[in-house]
Amino acid sequence: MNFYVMTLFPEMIENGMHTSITGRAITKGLLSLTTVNIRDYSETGNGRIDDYPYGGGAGMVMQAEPVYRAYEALKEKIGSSPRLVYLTPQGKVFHQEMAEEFAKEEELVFLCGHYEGIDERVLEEIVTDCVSIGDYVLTGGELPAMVMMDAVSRMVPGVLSNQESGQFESFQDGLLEYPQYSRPGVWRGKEVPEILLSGHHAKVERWRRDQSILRTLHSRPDLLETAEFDKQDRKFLRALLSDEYEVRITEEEKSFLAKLLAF
Ligand code: 6GU
Repeated sequence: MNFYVMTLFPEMIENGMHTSITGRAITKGLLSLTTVNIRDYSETGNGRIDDYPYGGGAGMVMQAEPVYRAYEALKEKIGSSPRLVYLTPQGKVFHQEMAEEFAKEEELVFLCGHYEGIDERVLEEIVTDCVSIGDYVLTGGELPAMVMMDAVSRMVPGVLSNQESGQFESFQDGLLEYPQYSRPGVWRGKEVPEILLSGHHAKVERWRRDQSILRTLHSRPDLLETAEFDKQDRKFLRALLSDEYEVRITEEEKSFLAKLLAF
């Protein structure tokens, strides 16, 4: 996978991506990273790449020509017209399936905006995908580009070790991951759940599944509407609704569950 990032802050991308698992993957040659400083393509040659917005309003707009020139130079270098992702809060919200789709590409170009955005005309010419990472506003597209590259990288064969591949399973079966524990068995008076020390594999698996369901109910009830439940899962869900069960859930969670189980 070859990543290209068009940005005003290449050092931010370089520093972030050369760290940890993505850094190791770049060293191994499984990923490559090329940053392009849009400022190097300033029209006037003085490094200026922004101007006032037509129609007035606060802030500055990144001009079309420097972005277009940077893109043309990159296209020449790559020798094809790859997918170009523009990071913007106005884009579609990034999710795991998108990461899997992007991971199929050989090359991916990211365009990071700053200020109040980029002149719409160049976006119409070069952008293939507009992507946001969530409903909050950031100062620029660099962190979102790194978020996307991180999520895409871990889908690339060889980037994760066998041990790492088993981790971060959340979303992969539609539920959140169960809690993990390691030594010591008692930490500041807090014990590891007894079942995990029992050596009873089937019971451990059942407990983990129940914990996944419970966590999803607490943090992301929306995910429960599309998750698939077997007979054992439904038994646990019904037990949660009845007051005899040791785990307490809120009234709100109860009414959500009652509706879910009605289907
Ligand atoms: Cl992609 N860019 C900016 N500036 N803010 C964001 C975002 C992107 N996604 C969420 N917030």
